[in-house]
Amino acid sequence: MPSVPFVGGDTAKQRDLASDSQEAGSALTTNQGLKVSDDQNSLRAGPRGPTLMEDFHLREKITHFDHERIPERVVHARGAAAHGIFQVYEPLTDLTTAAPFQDPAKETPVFVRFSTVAGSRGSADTVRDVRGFAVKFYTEEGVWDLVGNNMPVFFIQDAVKFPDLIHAVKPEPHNEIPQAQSAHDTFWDFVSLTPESAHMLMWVMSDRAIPRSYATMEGFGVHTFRLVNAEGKARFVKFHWKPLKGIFSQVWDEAQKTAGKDPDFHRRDLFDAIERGDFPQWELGLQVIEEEDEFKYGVDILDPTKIIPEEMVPVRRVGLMTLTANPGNFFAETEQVAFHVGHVVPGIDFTNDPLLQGRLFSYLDTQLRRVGPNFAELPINRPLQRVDNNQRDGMGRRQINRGRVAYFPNGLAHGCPMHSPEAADAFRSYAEKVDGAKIRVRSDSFGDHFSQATLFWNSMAGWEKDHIVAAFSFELNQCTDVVVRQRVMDAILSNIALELAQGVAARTGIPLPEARVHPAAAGRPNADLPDAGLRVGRSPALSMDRVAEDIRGRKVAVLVDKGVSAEQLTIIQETLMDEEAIVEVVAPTAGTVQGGDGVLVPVTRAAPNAPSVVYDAVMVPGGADTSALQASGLIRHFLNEAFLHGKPIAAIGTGEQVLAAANLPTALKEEGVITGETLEDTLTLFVEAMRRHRFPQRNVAPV
Ligand code: HDE
Repeated sequence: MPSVPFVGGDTAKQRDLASDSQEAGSALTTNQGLKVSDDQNSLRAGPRGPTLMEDFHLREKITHFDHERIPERVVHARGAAAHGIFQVYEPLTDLTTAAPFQDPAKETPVFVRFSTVAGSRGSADTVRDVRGFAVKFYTEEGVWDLVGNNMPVFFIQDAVKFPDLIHAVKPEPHNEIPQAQSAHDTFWDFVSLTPESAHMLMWVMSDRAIPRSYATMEGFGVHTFRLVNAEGKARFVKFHWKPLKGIFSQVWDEAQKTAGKDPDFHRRDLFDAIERGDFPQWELGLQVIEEEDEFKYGVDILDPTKIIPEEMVPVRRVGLMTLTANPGNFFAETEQVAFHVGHVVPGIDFTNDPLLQGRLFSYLDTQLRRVGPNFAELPINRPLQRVDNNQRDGMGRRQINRGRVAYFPNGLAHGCPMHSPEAADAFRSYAEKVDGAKIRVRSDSFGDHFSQATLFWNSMAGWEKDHIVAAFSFELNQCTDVVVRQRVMDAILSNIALELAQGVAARTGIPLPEARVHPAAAGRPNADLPDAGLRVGRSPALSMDRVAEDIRGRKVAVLVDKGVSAEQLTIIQETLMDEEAIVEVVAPTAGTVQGGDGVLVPVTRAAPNAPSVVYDAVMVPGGADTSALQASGLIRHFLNEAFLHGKPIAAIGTGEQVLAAANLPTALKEEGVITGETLEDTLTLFVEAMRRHRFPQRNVAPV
């Protein structure tokens, strides 16, 4: 059967995948190529008799099915991915020889997998969690994996603690509850005894942990890496991905409900956006630090629980990544893709960050277990270059290595495959001088666990602080162990900011401690004093209190029922679609509704299948009569929920009566609720409001 070309994109990697891609042919065969005459009835002795062991087709089909699953990732099991390209803006030859950074004309193919961390493969997308942001660059010098997260720091400073952290956050082992959540005793028990997690806790309790979509998340390499140029000069670097759509999130109640109404929310959003040509984009940013400045910034750059604030070392935007095509097969690509922090190319190297060092071991190990010893040969993982070495055999080996020689040194194969000592594009480890006694200690420079947690708190807008207080309170109210609850308050929260501790105390009933209790908090500048300097000052770059440049890809529900003005509806649709928003017509029932002006209006989705949580904004057009809409409980619920989640809501003419029927405070002229304007003005104000994304003062849960 001929294989058909791979569809859905044309990066060099996708062309490479084409040779392994196949669509349905005409004749059904066994795996041995035998045409099958009947795939619906097994071979049996008489119509009602026993099935015969001889039925090789039945056995082949069933046994293959029995073996369809590979182990899910031990963390980051739930994910979605896409193909794309990376292009550098200008040559970075002064900094690095790394292939993607040499030539602005060059498109480096990438495959990017986003993920949650704690949940299983089938868990919901919108849980409170860190998101993985793993990028595989297929460079002409081999594969480079930048395996990052959507948060710039991590919970722990040493890889040896990773199994403990993950055991604590995963479902509790005796009853496998709860799924994909940190809101349980074992997680808070562990982190309250691990004060180095304080900074990361601020990130995961912020709205960064409930992103609106993958396209509105930042990405971070987390560790400090090295860039090395052709002269062998090295500099430290931190990698950032800056989303062109801005950084936006859901609110907690919305995220929880979305998890039930559409568990594939992020996966679907990414897939649909790419299908309609709304390609997600990120700029790659670099924070470059000269070797001589290693100790200049008051934090140890080897400590993965710390950032270097952007206000201290600006993020230089050096290139653009665009995701252009969906995978053709989820298992072959998204599931089998195997990332490894140790996959680097010449010009990029590691540092002694102890978390990074542990990861360098773990990722190769986990791929061997999960995907097998020849994982690197699989289509999605193989580099675009020829691979040649003396590694041989193993389960599922594809390559046929010909000849007698599988060793080095050899004379029989003329020394091939040979080393490349002179080649400029061969990888050489950076010759860092290392001299130390063998000891199990943590550097004192890793000791301040709270200043940057305070920095994060101080950098938040008022509504962001409210959301953080509410998140900590939600999690701690889920905990049943009073000792754990109190320890979080005493050992973590009270050392970050008094205001935070007080807020959580008010919502959880956990008593405030008499004084800061963790020794690591002693001796640092007092976070509550305004003159504490940038170490505990503010970093505006950390806040999500921003306005988007456009509303591309935002989803608007237009609520209609019989009597709606079809003319208004058309203008609304055209205006918003010009802005590249997605407009869906939602009515109490599916099919069509009779417009007030006699026109039949097609309905995109029926209200029972169109929960408010999957939309970013709501519009209610006017018309001859909106009484049917006013009478619908589903529609009233839709509007109230959208209101509570801070979404822009607009009503035109008689549409306002629907808001009134839903008991929404139109009279108060609540920010982000647009009424009493002409159609044209309403649309202008509505687009403006959508650029602000949410009106968070509405969704702060009452104490
Ligand atoms: Fe991972 N991590 N990790 N991690 N990680 C894995 O590898 C590990 C850490 C990250 O989409 C595993 O293939 C250790 C930090 C992403 O396929 C495993 C430590 C960061 C992904 C593993 C960390 C990450 C993983 C599980 C502490 C951000 C998903 C499956 C030393 C910089 C990649 C797999 C994908 C996956 C180990 C901490 C990011 C077990 C030991 C910090 C995005 O190898």
